[in-house]
This record gives sequence, structure tokens and C-alpha cells, in this order.
Amino acid sequence: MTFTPRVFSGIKPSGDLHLGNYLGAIRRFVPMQDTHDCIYCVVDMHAITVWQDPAELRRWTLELTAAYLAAGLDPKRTILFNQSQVYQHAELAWIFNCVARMGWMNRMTQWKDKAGKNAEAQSVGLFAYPALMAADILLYKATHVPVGEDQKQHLELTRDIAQKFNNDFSASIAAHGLDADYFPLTEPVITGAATRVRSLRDGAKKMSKSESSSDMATIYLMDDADMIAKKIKKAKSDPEPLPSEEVGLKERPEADNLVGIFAALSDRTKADVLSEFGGQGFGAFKPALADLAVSVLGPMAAEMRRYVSDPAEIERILGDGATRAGAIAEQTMAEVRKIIGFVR
Ligand code: AQP
Repeated sequence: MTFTPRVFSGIKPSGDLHLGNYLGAIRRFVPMQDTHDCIYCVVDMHAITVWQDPAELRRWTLELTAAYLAAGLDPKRTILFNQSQVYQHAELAWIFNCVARMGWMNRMTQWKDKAGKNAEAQSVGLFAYPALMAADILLYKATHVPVGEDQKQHLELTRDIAQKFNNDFSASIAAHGLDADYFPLTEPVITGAATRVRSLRDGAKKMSKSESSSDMATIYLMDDADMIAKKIKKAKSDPEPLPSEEVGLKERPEADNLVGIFAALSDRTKADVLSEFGGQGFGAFKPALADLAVSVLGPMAAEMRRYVSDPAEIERILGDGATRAGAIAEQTMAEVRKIIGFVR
């Protein structure tokens, strides 16, 4: 069967949004509206896999929706909603909990990183997170998921779950007159120069909402111009001038990170940026990067503040999106319940 090309992606409202979320995900969501049927979600059920203060969860949900809108997502063309308003996500996630194997989940590097040495004390939800993510995607039979590099393994697991569901229930799928490849094998879309934005203080770590070793490590979307410039000025770099070719960034993670950020913010390739700045030191490159970052992020932060000042409008947009998402989700679940053998 050929599936209608459809995009699904989501972000957790679990902290202040940062440049990694923007370049690895949000900024890339926008042009896909011109080529695909798009569904973008605020995955609040994922957020609560670790403790969230209820007032903060609400604030971050509104702020993330504001960021989607400020970046250019159009709620008329695209479905924007928060996950908890469409109960079918939880329903399909339970079914996928019963399809996925413990061994598969145990191999997830994000689980290992987040659980650390204290797995026994983590929520069951954190362990089962990838099954909920598979449900988010497959409920809409999404064919493409734009994400940062850190999500690649979860997308592979989503394909494994789809494949096992299609195989385990093949007889029932056929008996109901449905296509044998009932769920698609979804493709991750990991493209651009900043698929893994790293901490500005440590080129070995990814920039992240929850793990920040230093105040200067992360550029937040709501940072003001002075703060953005200060963080870039203080970003860890090295004494060498920038190379003229990309291969020269190997073994220089901090330089690679800053060049990648420049490229992604200006919709250029790293090679193109290096053809302009190759041979120059960070004393020249960092001010140019700071100006660029402020020129892109400044207007976006202003737009975010404007949207956040009208929470009723954000709630209306999320409610409308949830109604539209729920209609698609229910079509899938009506079939899945029959495939499984649930009596209604
Ligand atoms: N550093 C990053 N570089 C590129 N892309 C990134 N993403 C996150 N960090 C980077 C992408 O942003 C999307 C949303 O991520 P998420 O909020 O669902 O979870 P995450 O990947 O775990 O993000 P954080 O910021 O690290 O959150 P915490 O700290 O709460 O876990 C995804 O597409 C992700 O790839």
C-alpha cells in the first residue's frame, strides 16, 4: 500500500526551549507544511515521565505552542495540539506496550542515559516512553518524522513495533479487509547542519532542557539579545583559526558545533560557511554568529511573548487541533480494536 505522505513530530513541554530544539526540530517543521500533510504535537504525556510541577507544565505547554506559532506553523494548514487531549495516544501506547519486547526497550540509549545508575527509582513511564512515541506517530500513520539525531534509535524502535504488529496480526488484518502493511515503516528525517546541537561549554554533550552543567551552556529561545551575545562570546572554542573545509572540523567538536549553528541559522551548509570564514579566528567568527543568532531569535522571542500574552487563544488553537487530530486517531483506533479482537 502507498501511504499518503504525512509528517508527525512532537516536543516535550518539560523546560525552557533551547536552540537545539529550534534548529533540530521546530525550524525544520515549518517548510514541511508546503510539501506534506503535517501534525505537530506538544507531547505533555511524555513530559510527565519525569516529575513536572503542574503550574510549570501548563506554562511550558503554552510557551511551546507559542514557539510553534512564532516559528511559522500555521494552525489552519497544520494540526497543532497537545497529546493529552487525544486519549487514543494512551490507548494505542498500551497496545504497543504489549507488542514491544523488554529487550528492545532495555537497549534504548536515552533510557540508559536518563535512568543512569538509578533505574530502579525511575517511573515505569520513562522506560515505556518509546512505545508511547511509536503510538504518537502510528496513530496518524505518519510516513516521516523530522527529529534531531538523538531520536534516531526511537524511530528505529517505532519501525520494529509497526513491523511486529503487522506480522503478529496479519491474519486478523487480512480478515478485516485491511492492507497487510497496516502500519507504515516510518522514516526519520534528520537533515541540516544542526541535527545535534551541543552544549556551548562541553562539545561532548548535547544541548538539553534538563541537563545543563552551566548557565552559559544553553541558549534559550527567550534569552534577550545581550544574553545570547554573552553566551556565544563565552562559548568554549579553541585557539586555531577555522578551517577552509569541513574535514578540518573533525576532532574539533566545539568549532564544529558553532559552525553548524551558524549554518543552520542561515540555511547554509557548513562548507559554505567555512568558505566565508576559513582562516579566521573565533575573535571574528563569534561576533558574526552572535549578530546572526540575535537577528533570528530576537524577532521570534518577541512573537512568542505576544502569543503567550493571550493564553485563551493558544487554548483555542490546541482545542481545535485536538478535535481534528482526534478524528484521524479514532479512525485508526476503530480498526486497531477490531484487529486486536476487542469487543465494542
Ligand atoms: N541538542 C539538540 N540538537 C538537535 N536537536 C535536538 N532536540 C533536542 N535537543 C536537541 C530535538 O528537539 C526535539 C524535541 O525534543 P524533546 O523535547 O521531545 O526531547 P529531548 O530530545 O530529550 O530534548 P531535550 O531538550 O534534551 O529535553 P530533556 O532534557 O527534557 O530530555 C526532538 O526532535 C529532538 O531530537
